[in-house]
Amino acid sequence: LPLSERLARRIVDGERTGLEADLDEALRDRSALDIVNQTLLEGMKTVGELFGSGQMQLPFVLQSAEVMKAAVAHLEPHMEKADAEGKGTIVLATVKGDVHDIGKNLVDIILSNNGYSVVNIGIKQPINAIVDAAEKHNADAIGMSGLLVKSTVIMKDNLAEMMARGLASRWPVMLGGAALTRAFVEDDLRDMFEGGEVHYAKDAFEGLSLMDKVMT
Ligand code: B1M
Repeated sequence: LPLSERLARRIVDGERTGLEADLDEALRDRSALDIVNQTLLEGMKTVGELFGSGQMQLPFVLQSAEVMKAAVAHLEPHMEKADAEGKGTIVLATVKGDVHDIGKNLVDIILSNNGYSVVNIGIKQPINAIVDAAEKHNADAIGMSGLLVKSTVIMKDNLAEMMARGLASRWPVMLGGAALTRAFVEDDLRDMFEGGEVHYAKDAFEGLSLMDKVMT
């Protein structure tokens, strides 16, 4: 198989042996981010499709996720870093009940490499923990990730909770994850989040440009 297909295949098959060698070879003529975006994410997309259609079982999805994480960890030192620093602090979390963190961690990498200080508090985080971290670290923004349909409901509840506690205007909120749609965030959630600012980012790069806009 050609190198790109072989790498995507490794994600789908959850095959780690030889992964680093293939990545190093790919790095000779492509950037690390390009490899993630064009190749590895394609592999994860296939995994999602196979799992969704019942052709792949959960333990194998987990293996694919492990290989994806290993690949991103191997590529991370090769990613471009901007000189900028001190653009602001953002607390990032995957919401309550949701364990998916590959996308959130990519957002962390992209923001960290581009001048933001990221406090990544992990998965399954209730709103209390998110708000506590934002207070403790004097954050400028909050980012919530979630991939399950039920996480979109949790995000709505979280915004309602922030309103109830008088915290809507304290931090702009950025939301992302596969189950969300732009319309849901920019129409429905924006309508209900009175006094606050809520944004949708379809991927880590939109997350970065959004933060650059929100912070100025
Ligand atoms: Co799960 N899973 N999973 N899973 N899993 C999905 C999400 C699913 C769509 C698969 C499917 O059915 N086709 C489906 C959800 C269906 C639904 O809700 N309607 C699903 C399910 C059902 C489940 C379980 C319930 C399965 C079960 O137990 N029976 C279970 C849930 C457990 C739980 O959360 N409580 C489960 C478990 C798992 C694994 C643990 C095996 C593993 C996760 C491992 C891990 O993350 N550490 C896993 C995986 C890998 C997936 C798929 C296949 C891939 C997700 C992924 O990493 N994609 C996924 C299929 C899919 O998404 N289509 C699926 C790559 C990643 C880079 O993309 O996270 O979308 P993503 O991030 C993108 C953007 O969304 C955006 O930027 C990233 C790209 O730059 N983004 C943000 C994300 N967060 C952002 C935050 C931002 C800004 C942008 O600002 C804050």
